[in-house]
Amino acid sequence: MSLSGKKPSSAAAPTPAAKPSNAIAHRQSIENDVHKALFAQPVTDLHTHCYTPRFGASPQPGGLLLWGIDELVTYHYLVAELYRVITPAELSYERFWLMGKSERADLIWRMLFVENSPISEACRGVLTTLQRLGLDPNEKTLEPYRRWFDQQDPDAYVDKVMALAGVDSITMTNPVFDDAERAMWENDPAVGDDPRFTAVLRIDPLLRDWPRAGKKLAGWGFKVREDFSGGTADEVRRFLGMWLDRMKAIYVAMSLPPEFKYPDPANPIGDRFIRECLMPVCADRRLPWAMMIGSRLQVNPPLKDAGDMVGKADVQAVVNLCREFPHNKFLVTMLARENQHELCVAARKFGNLMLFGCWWFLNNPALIEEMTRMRLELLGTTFVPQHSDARILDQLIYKWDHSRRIIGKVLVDKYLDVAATGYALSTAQIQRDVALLLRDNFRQFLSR
Ligand code: FIX
Ligand code: ZN
Repeated sequence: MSLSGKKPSSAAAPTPAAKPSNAIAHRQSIENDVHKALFAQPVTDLHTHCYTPRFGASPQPGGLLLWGIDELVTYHYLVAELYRVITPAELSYERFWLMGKSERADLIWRMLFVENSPISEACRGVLTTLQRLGLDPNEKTLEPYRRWFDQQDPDAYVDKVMALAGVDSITMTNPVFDDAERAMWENDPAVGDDPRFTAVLRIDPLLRDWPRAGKKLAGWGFKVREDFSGGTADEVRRFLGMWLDRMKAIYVAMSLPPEFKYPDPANPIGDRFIRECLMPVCADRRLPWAMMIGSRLQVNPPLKDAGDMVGKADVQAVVNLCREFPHNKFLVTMLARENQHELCVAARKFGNLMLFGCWWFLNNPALIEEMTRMRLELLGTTFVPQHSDARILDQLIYKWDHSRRIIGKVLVDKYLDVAATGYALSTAQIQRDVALLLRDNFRQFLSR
């Protein structure tokens, strides 16, 4: 039965597959259309760790907006890779962290970009960024780059990076339990007011470490009890509402361990927090809950941010939440490659579930291609293929250059598959699809 309700007169005889006069020319024209659409389409980057300049900019002590060559080269991905080519016996973690940022950057540049081939994705990303900024990626020391970056003004540089990266909005991550950042919000309620950025309330400790988080809330004047008795649920809702309003947050976010379960008989208080606090507050405000599931933190603590690991998680927790809370919206990404197919199938079952990104250890060409191909084949264009997770502003340039090219490669293959049936694909359709993938799916999901 067709959507119009009319029964077709007779099953139409399958038309012979289109025989493009010149398959190569046909592929070329689709490649051109896809490439042009992707690089013309502004991205709304739904998860980053970048900040408005009002939070202070590096190298200002305590500045949260990280940018420039020394931050780029000391990105925690590269710290992990440094300790693949040196050993703690040669340079103890303690001595490494006692070095100044520039000294650490000089060491990483020498070891990963001069004495070894910068072939990893995180290394290549630095080179792409330098190249797109018009700098020579072959310098043997960082001094020439430092001279160039010293001439940049952080606020103007945000505009420059967004233009080069083709990003129209940067979504921050604002961990309210971080004392330094919380103080900035309390001292300057307008600290997040920058049309180029939006805020996100990040609340990991409320589920990952309720006893400690609860004590902090009590210290801030919220009448909460560790056993969640009395008016605790009301007070937690008040806390969430106050910060969501203060930040004008566009969603609530958490990174969750591989063991995360819902419901979780071993964590009844966590279940109560979700059921009685987080879900009603998000539903009232029509805000998604972004769950980033599978991060096993600090498996090697001396590496600091570089010391986190991945673990296979339980997709059934996502399924249970989407089913129990049909009026809530869930933005979900999982860290383990092994979880991706099951999560994709879960998204076929729940319209309130939006998959996003190739997170962290998945943000590599081989896995971005695999995941994007699988998602297009299972979900059509109804997902958000990528987020940058940029911690350093300049990374937006390479993360979106690399991802656009991989997404484009997969889209061309899928469009050619469709064209082989004789279906006539227009440039406008390609532009529409690319807009959905890079911006509109996320924005429409927020406004649903
Ligand atoms: O929890 C998160 O937001 C993770 O993305 C970060 O903690 C992680 O360090 C990262 O930046 C991965 O790309
Ligand atoms: Zn992140």
